[in-house]
Amino acid sequence: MATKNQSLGEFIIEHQAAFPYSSGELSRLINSIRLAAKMVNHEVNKAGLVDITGSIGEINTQGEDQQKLDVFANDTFIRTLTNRQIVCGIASEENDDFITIEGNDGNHASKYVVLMDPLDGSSNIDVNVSVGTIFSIYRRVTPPGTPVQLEDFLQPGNQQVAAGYIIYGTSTMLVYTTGHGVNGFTLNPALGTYYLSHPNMQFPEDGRIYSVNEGNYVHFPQGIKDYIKYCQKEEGDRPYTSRYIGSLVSDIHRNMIKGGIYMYPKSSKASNGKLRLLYECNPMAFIAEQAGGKASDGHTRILDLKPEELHQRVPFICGSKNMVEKAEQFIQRIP
Ligand code: AHM
Ligand code: MG
Repeated sequence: MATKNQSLGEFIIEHQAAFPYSSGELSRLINSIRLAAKMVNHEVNKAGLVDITGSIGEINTQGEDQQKLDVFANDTFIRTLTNRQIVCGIASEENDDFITIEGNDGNHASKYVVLMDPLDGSSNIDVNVSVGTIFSIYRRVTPPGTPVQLEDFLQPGNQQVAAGYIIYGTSTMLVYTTGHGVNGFTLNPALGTYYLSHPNMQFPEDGRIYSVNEGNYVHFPQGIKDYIKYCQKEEGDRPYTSRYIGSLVSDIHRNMIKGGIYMYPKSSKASNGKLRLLYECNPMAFIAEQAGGKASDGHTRILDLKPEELHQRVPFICGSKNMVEKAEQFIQRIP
């Protein structure tokens, strides 16, 4: 039974038994992510000091090389997961190819792969806007004990065993699901401990926020243009209000709490939109559905798409169930 103020460590131990075939490996994996996220959080929070300590690519006053934060986040997550030998493979938005982890004994013993976007929205850091880490965990499909293969990573999102995000914002939160609802934990920076602050998060069925980069409006398909006009029209509880941070984790997190829809549609500039199926859309779709929301590409459930390549992009529409369904109606009206 999730109790508010329970620490993430206590929560993980308490819920470990709920996993089928649990050997504690998934719990240890989430624990490693929790640790890496604390290190990244520390670094992200120092970003504003960059002018004092030396800018990226320079040597700072302590004689250390300044690393770009997205590189730092990528290295930190990969190192933490590799050192703990807790996964047999990692795919990252920052790396062209996946990484094989063989373990000290060289036997590729772990059964999980992790896919991640280590620092999403990192262009926002310079202006002090919240950024996030997104992760997605699958059980490998190739035989344990052998090196991971591409097919271990190209699984449809409906095969995820866990997914989550960390938001480095006004407070730092870790939100994740293992397929039994969504829980949010807030970091107490003084203690370095995450506490359960948002048990059993629920996407409101309806909402009044729409989040889309309207700068791309003229490039959007007619169905999306029509839906945006529908949102703006004064009728019933409309017009809706527009909120777009341009940082996926923050936009989805806000909409999950307040009710709303996030859209990154295809456009005449980008035929599949911008967001990556494996690192961004699948984990967010899993979380959204576990919270009672919905995610689609306008026609098909995101979690049912069969990935064809690691860095594949897809149109992404995610949020309150009734809003996503309404947007789909507009999109599907026009062939
Ligand atoms: P990134 O992975 O290169 O950081 O890009 C992903 C980000 C998302 O966080 C955000 O929703 C989107 O790009 C914003 O894109 P745009 O500036 O085109 O609206
Ligand atoms: Mg990204």
